[in-house]
Amino acid sequence: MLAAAKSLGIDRIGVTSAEPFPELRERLVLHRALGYESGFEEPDLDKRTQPSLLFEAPRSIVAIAVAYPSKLKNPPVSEPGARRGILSRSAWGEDYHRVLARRLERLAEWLAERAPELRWLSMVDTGALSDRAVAERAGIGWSGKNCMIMNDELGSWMYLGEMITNLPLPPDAPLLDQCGDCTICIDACPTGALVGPGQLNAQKCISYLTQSKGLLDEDAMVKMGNRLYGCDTCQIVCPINRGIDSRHQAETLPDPEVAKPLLRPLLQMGNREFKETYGASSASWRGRKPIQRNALIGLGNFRDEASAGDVARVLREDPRFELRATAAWALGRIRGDVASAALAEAAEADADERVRAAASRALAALSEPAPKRGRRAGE
Ligand code: B12
Repeated sequence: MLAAAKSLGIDRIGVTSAEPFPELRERLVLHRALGYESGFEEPDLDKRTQPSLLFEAPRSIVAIAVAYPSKLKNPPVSEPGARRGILSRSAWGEDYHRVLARRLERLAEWLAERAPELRWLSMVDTGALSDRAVAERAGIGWSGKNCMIMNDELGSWMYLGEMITNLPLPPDAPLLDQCGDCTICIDACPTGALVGPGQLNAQKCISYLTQSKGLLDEDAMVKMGNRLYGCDTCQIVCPINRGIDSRHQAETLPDPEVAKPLLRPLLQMGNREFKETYGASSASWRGRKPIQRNALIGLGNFRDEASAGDVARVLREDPRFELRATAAWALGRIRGDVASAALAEAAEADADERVRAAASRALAALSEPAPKRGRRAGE
C-alpha cells in the first residue's frame, strides 16, 4: 500500500487500529468545559472517539495526507488604491474535501482489487472522527504545539483524511514529537489563542473569527489585518515548515487572483459571482458574508482613502447590518471627508441601532488625532 500511495496521488499513508480514542475523549471533554470549541466540530463525543459507532465491525483506519503549497509564485502586489486580502493556504487550490475524497475513492478501488471483501467509510474534515488524532496514531505526523499534524518532509502543509475499513491491516507506529522546547508558534499567535502546547481556544483563533458571521470586536478586527479566510501565522513561523513548499499536486496550486484578491470588488459581489469566483475553494463554505465583512476590515486596516467611496456605499446601501456596522468601523479608520459624511448620516439615520452605535463610535474616533499610517498586517 505504501508503494502504491504515490501513484494514487497520496503523499503519506499510515494505518491505525479501529480501537477507541480514550485520551482524545478526555481532552475533548476538557476542551468543551473550558469553552474552547469552535462549534464546527461534531458534537457527539462518543461518535468522535469510537469508530465502531460509525461503522459496523471496523478493523482498521487508513489515514492519508495530501500536501499543498505554502508559497504564492508571482503574487499580485497590494498597493494604495488596489489593496488585496489573503486566503489561507489550505483554501488556495481546489476545495480539499473534493481532492481528498477522490484520493480515498482511488485508494478504495486499489484495496478492493486486492481484497474484494472490502467495506469502507471515508471522511475528510466534516466526518465525526478527529482527523488529527487518527493521523497522529497512524504515524502520518506528530501533533505540534500549534495543534498541527506535521512531519519532516511536508511540514504541516498537508490535508488529512481517513478511511475506516473492515480489513485487519497492520498498524504503523506514531512518529516522535520533534517540537522540543520550541514555543515560537505559541508566542506568535496574534490573539493568544494557543493557550498552551497543543491546546487552542478556537473562539480566539483568527482562523475561526474569519469564518464567523457576526460582528467582531475592535481588537479582533485590528488583529485580523487583511486576512479574508483562515490564518496561517502559527504555521508560517514554525521552523519545521521552513523551506517546505510542495507544488506537485496540481489541484492544490493557487490562482493568485483568488488567493490574494483585490478587496474593493469583493464589496459589491453578488451571490452568483461569488460562487463563480470562490465556489471551487474551501473558503466558500460559509458563503460570501464573512468574506465581504473581512474585506471591509482589511480596507479599514489599510486605512486606504481611495476605498472610502466603496466602503461608504456599503454603509449606505447594504441590507446586512453586520456589513454596515463593519463598514462604519472601517470608515472611522480610513477618515477623510467621504468617511465623515457617510458616518454622520448613518449615526443619525440608519434603521439599525447597532449600526448607529458603530457609526457614532467611529465619528468619535475621527475627532482624535490620526494614528501613524503604515500598519500593514499581511502575510
Ligand atoms: Co481546522 N483543520 N484548521 N479548524 N479543523 C482540521 C483540524 C484539519 C484536520 C482538516 C483536514 O485537513 N482534514 C486540518 C489540519 C491539518 C493538519 O493538522 N496538518 C485543519 C486546518 C488545515 C486548519 C487551519 C490550518 C486552517 C487555516 O486557517 N489556515 C487552522 C489551524 C488552527 C490550529 O489548530 N492551529 C484551522 C482552524 C480551525 C478552527 C476553525 C479554529 C477550528 C478549531 C481548530 C482546533 O481545534 N485546533 C477547526 C476545526 C474545528 C477543525 C476540525 C473540523 C475539527 C478539529 C477538532 O476537533 N478540534 C478538523 C477536521 C476534523 O478533525 N474532523 C479540521 C478539537 C481539538 C481538541 O481536536 O485538533 O482534532 P483536534 O485534536 C488534536 C490536537 O489538538 C491534540 O490532540 C488531538 C489529536 O492530535 N490536542 C491536545 C487536543 N487537546 C490537547 C491538549 C493537550 C494538552 C495536548 C498536548 C494536545
